[in-house]
Amino acid sequence: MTLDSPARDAARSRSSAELIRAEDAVLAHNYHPLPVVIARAEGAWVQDVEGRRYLDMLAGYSALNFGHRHPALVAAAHRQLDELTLTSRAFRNDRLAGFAEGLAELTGLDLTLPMNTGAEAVESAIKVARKWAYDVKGVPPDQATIVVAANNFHGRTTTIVGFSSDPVAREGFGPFAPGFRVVPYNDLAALTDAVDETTAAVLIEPIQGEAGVLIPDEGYLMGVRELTLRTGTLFIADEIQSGLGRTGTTLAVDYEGVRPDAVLLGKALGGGIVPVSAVVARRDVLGVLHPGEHGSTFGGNPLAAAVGSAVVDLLRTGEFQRRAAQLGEVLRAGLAELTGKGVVAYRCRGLWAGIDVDPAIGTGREISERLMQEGVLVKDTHGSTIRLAPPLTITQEDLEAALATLATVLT
Ligand code: IF1
Repeated sequence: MTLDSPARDAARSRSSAELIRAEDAVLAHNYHPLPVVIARAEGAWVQDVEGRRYLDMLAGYSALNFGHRHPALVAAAHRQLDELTLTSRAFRNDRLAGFAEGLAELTGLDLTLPMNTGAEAVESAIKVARKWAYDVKGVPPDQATIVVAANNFHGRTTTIVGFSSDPVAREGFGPFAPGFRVVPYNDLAALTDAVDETTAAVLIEPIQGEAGVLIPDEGYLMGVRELTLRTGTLFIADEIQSGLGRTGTTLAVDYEGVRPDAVLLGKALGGGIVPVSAVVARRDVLGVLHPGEHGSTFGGNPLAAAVGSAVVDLLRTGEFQRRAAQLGEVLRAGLAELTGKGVVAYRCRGLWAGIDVDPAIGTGREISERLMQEGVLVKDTHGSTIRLAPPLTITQEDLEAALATLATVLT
């Protein structure tokens, strides 16, 4: 690695402590990061400014499913940087068709609407669902409703936080957009009651991430599919965190063999390199959009499409899905072993776990800080829950080492 710019040299000469102070002085305080300043990374490992190494058991909230700087993804990005980076959708680019063809093959759906961030994919799906309700379902103008689940996490825009049940995410940011109904997650009866002739869509996470990796009962997703088919309502699955191999299958809905009308992808779709998201849906759903009705300056840019295509290529072999499933069993066994020894309860599917720690041992934040000191990076969520989502490329040895560190910290 070459250090050829003076600014870069200056940055490199500042200690972690100095950089933390500097960040806090010049950045909005909308985060409270762990006190680790990462400077380099490869695979499942990151290195801080002082050269200390940590195992990354969060993987950018699943944005790094393929690890840091996966060689095939970095190569695709490098190749594309040398050819073409941005066109806008005013013109066409030679990478977009292949990307969308790949997504159609991966999801079994037809059309792609390329966006950049997860929240944008969710916002786009809300717009598309409403348009579909008016144009196809025949809902009277401005009457469309969308049913969502309590304790959802779909992003940070004003519309999205308006239907959040988390007061911290929501309070102080109103007034909010109307048209959403919130029902308990994993409750088909409540969902059935909420869906009526005004309902454009049911929007849910197939597994709720921020809520603590909450896995619905077997049959819930199938029930959602049956209800939405019966009532002529769209089923939109937010797979932004759960999708792209994380749970041991390409999509989390694959576990129940369910195909939604629209799937929202993000995070790992950008290979940990660039922000890439997409609404992938049936032809008659995305078909409601006409020129001028929706768009994005960066959505579908050639660099994003090239990296996204390389991600699709990685998922084509099934290797990462199999790894997630196999190593998921190692994770499950490790957590079963810790139950009663600091772990109160855990939920996991594939390489994704929510772990409720005995509150007497510490808050999720305190456990995360202790794990950091032992060289393992995780993120807490509400109260005493921590979540693990290592890169799917992690070795069994490293996963077992992380579990051993967790055992040490909990006892
Ligand atoms: C933050 C959580 C993870 C998501 C689902 C859409 C989005 C997300 C299912 C929006 C984003 C994030 C964003 C990040 C924390 C994080 C998160 F803790 F909040 F729940 F991953 F676990 N749908 N999830 O999980 O995607 O616009 O961010 O690209 O701090 O907001 P985005």
